[in-house]
Amino acid sequence: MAATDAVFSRVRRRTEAVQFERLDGRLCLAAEPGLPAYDVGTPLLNEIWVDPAAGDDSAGGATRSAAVRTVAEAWRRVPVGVPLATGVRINLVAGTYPESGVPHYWERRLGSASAPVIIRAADGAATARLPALNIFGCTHLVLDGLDVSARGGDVLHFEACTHVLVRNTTVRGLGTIADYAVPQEALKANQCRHIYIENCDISGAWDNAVDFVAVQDGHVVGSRIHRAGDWAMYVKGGSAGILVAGNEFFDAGTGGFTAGQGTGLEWMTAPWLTYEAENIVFTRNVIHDTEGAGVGVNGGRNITITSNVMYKVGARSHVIEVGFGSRSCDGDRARCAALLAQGAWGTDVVGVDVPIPNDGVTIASNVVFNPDGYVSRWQHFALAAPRIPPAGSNVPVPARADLNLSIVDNIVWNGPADHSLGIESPDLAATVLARNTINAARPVLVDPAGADYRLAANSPVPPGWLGTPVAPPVVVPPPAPLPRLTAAFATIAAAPTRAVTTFTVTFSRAVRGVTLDDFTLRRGRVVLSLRGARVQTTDNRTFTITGVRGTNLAGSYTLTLRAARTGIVDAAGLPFASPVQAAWRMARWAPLRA
Ligand SMILES: [Ca+2]
Ligand SMILES: [Ca+2]
Repeated sequence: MAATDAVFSRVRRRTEAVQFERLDGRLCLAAEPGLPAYDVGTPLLNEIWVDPAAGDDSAGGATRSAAVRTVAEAWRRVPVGVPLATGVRINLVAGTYPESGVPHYWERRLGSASAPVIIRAADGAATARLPALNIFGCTHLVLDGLDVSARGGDVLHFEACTHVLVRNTTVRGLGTIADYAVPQEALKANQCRHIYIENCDISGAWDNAVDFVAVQDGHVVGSRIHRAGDWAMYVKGGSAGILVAGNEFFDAGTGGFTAGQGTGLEWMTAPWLTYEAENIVFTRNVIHDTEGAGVGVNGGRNITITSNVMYKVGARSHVIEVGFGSRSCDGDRARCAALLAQGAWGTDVVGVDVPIPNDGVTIASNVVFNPDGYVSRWQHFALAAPRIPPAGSNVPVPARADLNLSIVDNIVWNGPADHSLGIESPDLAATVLARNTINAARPVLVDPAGADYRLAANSPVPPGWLGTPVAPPVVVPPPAPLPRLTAAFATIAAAPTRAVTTFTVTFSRAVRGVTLDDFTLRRGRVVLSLRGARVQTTDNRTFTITGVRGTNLAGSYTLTLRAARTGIVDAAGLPFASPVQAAWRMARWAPLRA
């Protein structure tokens, strides 16, 4: 573990350098794949609890039993627009948080490393279900264990935020991609610094599952990123300094991951005003079942793509692409012109498309394995030929996609022996053929049908291989729908001869919130006091009510367990909804103690 962590810290430190430092492949194969983790530290925190079923927005909020009811109220209690003196942790009790109780915009909570704002699912990952979240201008924010779903817009959106950690969180766009009835992006971050995504499951978008625009510094690790109509993920618009490692990308249209793509100039932030993406390390990921390329670079400088496994990629055309990014002006012509005057690459004319070149792309030691019968349609690679950018765009002439391009030590198994290489330059084609193993050695994966894409022990291994790609990360599955929560009283003799003073009620699964005041005892229509009675349980399923008095007179009795406003919920926060009743008749007076 430590050895690989060292590799990663070295990788991260060296992202400024042109070349990626390699390690002995066998050393790494023996090491446990370690991924970096953002360190939240142990800050002092004020606690706010939220319980969507039993909470009350006028409550103190400091404990589970004094929870507020809505996230909006909890968020309102975090000071706005001023640096926090003490951190805040908002604890979300298991349950579904309706849109009506969630802030429309989460704005300007200014945490720091020693005083962050943490929003966590208190009862475990995926137990707190939230609608779409739009977060603007926040600093040092942590989302931990949430389950965020939405049908439109972006599911989880960060704008102008710095130091955001999203961990153990499910972000799910609902709906069908084929007819665009699904969010545009599942997770989008724009104009942000220091964004960290760890061990998340992010899916469901007609464009991208993850879209970073003008995001500098951060990592995306150990996550499942899938179900997208376009690239499953890209980082673009002057994004820089990002490690993407140990993820699984799958079920995407245009492709798996690309560094750079196309951006309106006005969305970019100084000084990252030229390339689409800079200093990106993409390593030890698995990319499978993408119609288009497994990976790409489109307008990147110093991009390292190494030690990834691609499986069943590129049926549409090719498996790896190195092309141009594109730069437009989306309408804010004044800002585009001002940035051009600073030396930005692009245009201030709407409708003009400026090609963004590459410089220093390294694609090394990857494995591409398309099993028999699966082949990229046209060629292995797609490599763009030089282009002449429009005058005044500030882009070097000619714009080249292959400046300082290195494609080495990859093992590609894809279609027939004479499948087109897809590289027009004869010199580069000769180099790529000489320095890579293309349709000459067949990779062996452990069990791709069973979702284990690691290289098997008997597989050829690329030189410089940085350890087996991580197996698909363990992700908390979405909560399964549960059957209705019910309860029943233990049978009481219809006509007992002794006063009934003890009752037993059993729920269909464990619950909390069962209190004496949830029960109503009646003789005829008269409500009797339950004072002195006690409710006890050892397993939170079966509850015994003892010490009930006043049941020794002749008459018809009922003991009712109400449902509404009892605060009785199961572990997932589902409320108890159907009242139950025990009924009996005392034919004559009986002594209380027989
Ligand atoms: Ca997008
Ligand atoms: Ca109760």
